[in-house]
Amino acid sequence: MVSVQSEVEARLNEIRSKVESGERLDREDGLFLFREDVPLHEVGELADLVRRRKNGHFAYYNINTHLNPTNVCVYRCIFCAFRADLRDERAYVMSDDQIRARAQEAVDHGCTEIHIVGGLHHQKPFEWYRDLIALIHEAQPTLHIKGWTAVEINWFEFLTKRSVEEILRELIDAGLGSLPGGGAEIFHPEVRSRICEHKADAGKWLDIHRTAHGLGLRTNCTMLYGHIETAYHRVDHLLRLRELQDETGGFQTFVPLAFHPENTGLSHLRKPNAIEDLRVIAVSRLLLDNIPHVKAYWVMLGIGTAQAALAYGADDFDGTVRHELIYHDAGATTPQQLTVEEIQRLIREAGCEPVERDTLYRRVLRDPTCWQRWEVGAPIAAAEAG
Ligand code: V47
Repeated sequence: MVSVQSEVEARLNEIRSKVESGERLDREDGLFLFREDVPLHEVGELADLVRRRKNGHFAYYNINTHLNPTNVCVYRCIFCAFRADLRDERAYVMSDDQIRARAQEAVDHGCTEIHIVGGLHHQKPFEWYRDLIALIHEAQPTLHIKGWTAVEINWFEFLTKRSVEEILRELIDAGLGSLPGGGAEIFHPEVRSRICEHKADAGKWLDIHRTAHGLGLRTNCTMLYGHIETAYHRVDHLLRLRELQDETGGFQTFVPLAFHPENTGLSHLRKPNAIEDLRVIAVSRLLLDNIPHVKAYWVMLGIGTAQAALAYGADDFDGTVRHELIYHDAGATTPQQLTVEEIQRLIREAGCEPVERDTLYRRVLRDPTCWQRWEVGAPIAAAEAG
């Protein structure tokens, strides 16, 4: 009689051979790797192999800030603690002066990127969202603006009745540099209809990224896990991302986002633990064979798990992150920001070499006599990392 343990070992050996020879894993492989009885350290070892093949011993970070211009939002996604109704005490809309000051503060602190995401404020026209990009770009042209998720772009479609392509072109003219990966949540309608039923559906989200890639914009992609989804929904999500990446090659980084339940409509759930976090990171690295980077977003993973994630498939620590609200409103206990020295130390302790990158994964070269001054070098090649 064959024991369950030897069945698991045999199946893992098959997957190991595929990974070693660079053969693509399929849906069944993904489902198997998510099983709790498949030893996590072995899944991690395979993910580390792929991570090293792609990024060697480098682990990237950037110096960035967040800007959430308003929390007023027409949607009521059940997982979100950040959103507010117009008349809530918590509701806010930042003024142009506050936004300009935030951009100035970012530059003063050496940031290369500003990451913008907010609520869908029903009293604001598309021009408000566009002009906000122009305002920052004109005031601080060195800052890369990674702004507005596909969900916001879909809202702009609704507001303007214009095509995604036209909207994106106008935002690019205003100074938009790339799109963040938010709003993907879980694509499968069984889950999506229960956690964010009004939001752009999977087809729409993917279509907007497809159009962005066609216009030469690089984008990121995410998956919100650890709530009501199962392994089946996660694998489905990852494979849909992989399929689009085969078509366009426009995704730079996959960012797994661990659900934080506090102050949300799902506050009865517990937060995913470190074991679950590391398995999601490792399986994602293995299935997404065509996406160059996987982020260990320390804000939501916690610093210890983010460090460990660098040995489980992740190669990017995200950034110094100033003014993060979405996770902190949902109970994240991580610090509001890390210093460059802290990030570098955390990366070195994990056995990797820290590399400062800009949003487009070019090496950032800082002026040793004035730290805030910098220029970008060439893209960091896989061969260099090896
Ligand atoms: O789309 C909202 C998630 C996303 C909660 O592109 C929550 O580099 C956990 O996408 N618990 C926005 N997650 C943030 C985001 C992001 C973050 C960092 C880097 C990048 C990138 C993108 O945050 C939302 C949603 O999936 N979110 N509420 C919560 N309670």
